[in-house]
This record gives sequence, structure tokens and C-alpha cells, in this order.
Amino acid sequence: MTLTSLTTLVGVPIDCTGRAAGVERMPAALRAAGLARRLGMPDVGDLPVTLDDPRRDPATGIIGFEAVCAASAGIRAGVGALLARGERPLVVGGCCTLLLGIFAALRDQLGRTGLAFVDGHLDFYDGQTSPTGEPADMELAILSGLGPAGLVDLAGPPPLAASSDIFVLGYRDAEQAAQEGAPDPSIVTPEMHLLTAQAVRQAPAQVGAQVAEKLALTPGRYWLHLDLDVLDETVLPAIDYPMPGGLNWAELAALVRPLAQLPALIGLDVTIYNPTLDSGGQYASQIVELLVEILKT
Ligand SMILES: [Mn+2]
Repeated sequence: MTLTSLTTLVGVPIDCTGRAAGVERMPAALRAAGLARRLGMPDVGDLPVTLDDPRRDPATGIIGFEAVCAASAGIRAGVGALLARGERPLVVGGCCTLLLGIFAALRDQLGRTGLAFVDGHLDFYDGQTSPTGEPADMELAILSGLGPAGLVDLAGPPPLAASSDIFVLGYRDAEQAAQEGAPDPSIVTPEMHLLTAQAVRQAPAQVGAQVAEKLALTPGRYWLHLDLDVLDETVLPAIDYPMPGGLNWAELAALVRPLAQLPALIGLDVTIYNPTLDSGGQYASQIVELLVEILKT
């Protein structure tokens, strides 16, 4: 008997600064906080991928571009093998870069798949406008077909995900991204569904339920991305790019639980918690409790 809506835990210990600055330790930290045991879920360990080249590639503007391509191929293969045997993975990052390999695997194994993208940031920079060059600034754009060859065409002709199948929930950096010259998804990909943190916070449970129902209808299956920086900096300070104006824990659980419960959910990734900023492990425990709360059936 299944006690959760997902079936297998897998870690992706990557940090796209290429400097092992902390988020690559997230899978180990959540395991130490009892994640697999609390979920009663088998744990297949970490995929053998890493990002260890901190140099920003001049051609693409992306840090460690070749390493990002290699890691994405490894994630595509590892997640693809799980999907091929019917698993519904809980993928613990790492940084948001892992979505590229995941969507390549989804396209290989299942075809068209929707995306509920719960994130404090739009992640729609390109290699030139990103202040950092981190691909975790850019993965939503790359998924949508905007970015360098080698990534946008990872699993065939772009895009990896159709913009009309993507719901972006909880972002609050649109003004900053515009100031820095990032492409604006409301202009570049007008079919994409965009809901700010402010909009989500008005009625998180209703938003989550409505998005889940829409994606379950079309395209009929979806992936859930959960970047924990959707939480406010005061309730989760153990992240690298803190921002005010985010959700609290109860609002996030209310938003995500309906999305985590429908049979159309193929898998979930959770990213961006940095254990080196959480010496007592307090936030690791809170993240484990959040995942239990949203995934238990
Ligand atoms: Mn993100």
C-alpha cells in the first residue's frame, strides 16, 4: 500500500555555481533529517552527477556550460530509468538546473508533460543578462526554448516544455529581472501562465487546486517544481538569494498539497535549501515535515 503520492526518492547533488557552495548538500541533509523514513519511501541514492566548473563560458554566458550539458544528460538518464519502470520520483536537489534533465527524461519516456513551477524567481534570464551566469537563473527560459544549443535541444527540437503547459506560481522578482534586462515571459512566451507571489497568497489552496485540475485535463500529466525560495526570507533564511514578500509555510503547503495529490502528478523536485546556512538542522526538519504534509495520501 502506498502512503504517498510518489514512489521513490532520488538525490541530485548539484550546485550550478560550480563551487560546491552548499545546495549540493541538500539531499544528504534531508536524508539525515529522516526524509525517506518519514515518507516510508525507498531511496535509490544520488545520481552520479556533479557541477564542478566555476568558469563562465564566454560563448553562452553559462557557468560550466559543458558540465551543465553532461549533468543534464546524467539526470535525463537517471530519472528516465525511474520513469521507464513506472516510478513517480521525488527528486531532491541541488539547484533548479536539474529541471532540464528531468524534462528531457519526461519527453523521452512519456511525451508532453505540464509543469507547475513554484519558485520565488522567474528564472527567465539568458546567458547575457543573468548577473551570475548560473543556469538556475535561466532554466525556465531554456525549457521554453530560449537558450543555447546543447541545452534547448537536449531531447530533440525545442522546446522541452510547451509554454501553454507551464504555470509559474509565486514569483516576486519580475521588477528586478526587468531592470537587469531579462527577457519578459509575458511578452516572449505569452501562453505561459504567470501568477505572482501576491496573487498566490490571496488564495493558495484554490490556486493549487485550479492549476492541478487544469494540468490534469491538459496535457493530462504534469511535473511539480518546488524551489524553496518561494518561501519568505524570514521563514526560510537558509537559501542563497533571500527575498522579502514570499509565502509562509502554511501558504506553501496549501498551494502545493492539491498539486501533489492528483494521479496526474508524475513527480516532484525540491531545490535550493542550503544546509551550510542551517547549522542546527532546524530548517531541514521543517522541509521534511512540509514534504510529508503534502505527499501523504
Ligand atoms: Mn529557482
